[in-house]
Amino acid sequence: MADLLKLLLRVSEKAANVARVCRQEAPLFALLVQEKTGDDKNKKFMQDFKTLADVVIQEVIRHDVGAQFPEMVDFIHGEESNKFENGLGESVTVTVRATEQETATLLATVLDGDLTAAALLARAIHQDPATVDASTDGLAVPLSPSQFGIWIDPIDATSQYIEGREEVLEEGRLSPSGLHCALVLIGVYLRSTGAPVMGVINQPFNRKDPTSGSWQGKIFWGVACGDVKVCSVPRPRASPTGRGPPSVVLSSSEKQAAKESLASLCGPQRLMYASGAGYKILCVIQGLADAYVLSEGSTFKWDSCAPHALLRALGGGVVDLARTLESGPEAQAELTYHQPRSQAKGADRWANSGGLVAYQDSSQLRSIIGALRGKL
Ligand code: 2IP
Ligand code: CA
Repeated sequence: MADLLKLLLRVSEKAANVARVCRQEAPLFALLVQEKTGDDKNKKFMQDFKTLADVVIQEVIRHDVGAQFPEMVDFIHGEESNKFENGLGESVTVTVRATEQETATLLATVLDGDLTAAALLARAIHQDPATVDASTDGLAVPLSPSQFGIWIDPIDATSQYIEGREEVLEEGRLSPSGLHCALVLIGVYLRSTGAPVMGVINQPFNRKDPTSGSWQGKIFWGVACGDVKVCSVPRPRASPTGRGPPSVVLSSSEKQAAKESLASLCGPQRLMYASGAGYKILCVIQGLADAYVLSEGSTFKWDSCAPHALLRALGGGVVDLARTLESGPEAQAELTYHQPRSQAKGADRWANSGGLVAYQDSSQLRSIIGALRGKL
């Protein structure tokens, strides 16, 4: 398990490099922010370089994990499909090839012959990342990779990634929007039960070096498997006077009824808003909010698997809101990751359809459920 975690940390760093390069290298950045007009609108690949960036990141992760753990290949799932159509109407499957040159040649066919952009992207894909320092040695779990599956969200909060607003993060404070909300999420689940057992969250834009102007990332990880519960983020210390009402982070598009019920529980000061499903769960992991509540089925397995594993490692979790409202907080309604929704189609098969609550402390989950019961 330590080997798998080490690999995921390294590959998440490679993915973060690709995300940074797409914003830092002018020819790639130009494609990323390009607004399509007129004839270009009909060229599928050109409309959406951001989707290509997403696909490339997902394929880098799939390729590197598959190379070291071939038994996992058929169980690596992601948000994106790797099939593209270029300007000539040809269908191209984007994969990482054996050499940088071969990858560049393949990417050029999707980029309608833009050799500069293709070469820059291929270089980032094939470059080894800086060593990632994490004390993962001695993590012994009696399970083998053939028992796991993986969910990848190559870039969560894509809109924040494209918009690119730079925020200086303040220690201990939630910052609602900006580049830091864009996250690479890699979650590992147990094939038999669907429980999330390992998660890596890479935040490619955590801090900008004032002298060089280049961005530095930050990695968060956790393992929650049987008795092994380890997280790179320390557990918050329990307050000696007990806890007051919870602070809750929401999507700005949350339903009015949910906002009102939670405002009466928490007080308006303790209700916060932030972008990105992954970033909101990361806020709970870091103790910047006590819970994240979402009343709609607008997140997917790839959004929640990785951060859910970190929360479990800290003693918390992510529950299905609809099921918990129905059966009470004691019901076993933790989200699972191995089964699609039977009647649904396309991406909806993997939606967290009942909404969710991410929490660290189960007493706060109980008060949130109490406040929302009968209100939604
Ligand atoms: C999105 C992204 C959005 C979020 C949505 C996710 O993923 O995280 O920000 O909406 O739920 O599916 P909101 O910010 O309102 O919570 P992606 O960017 O990968 O599409
Ligand atoms: Ca997402």
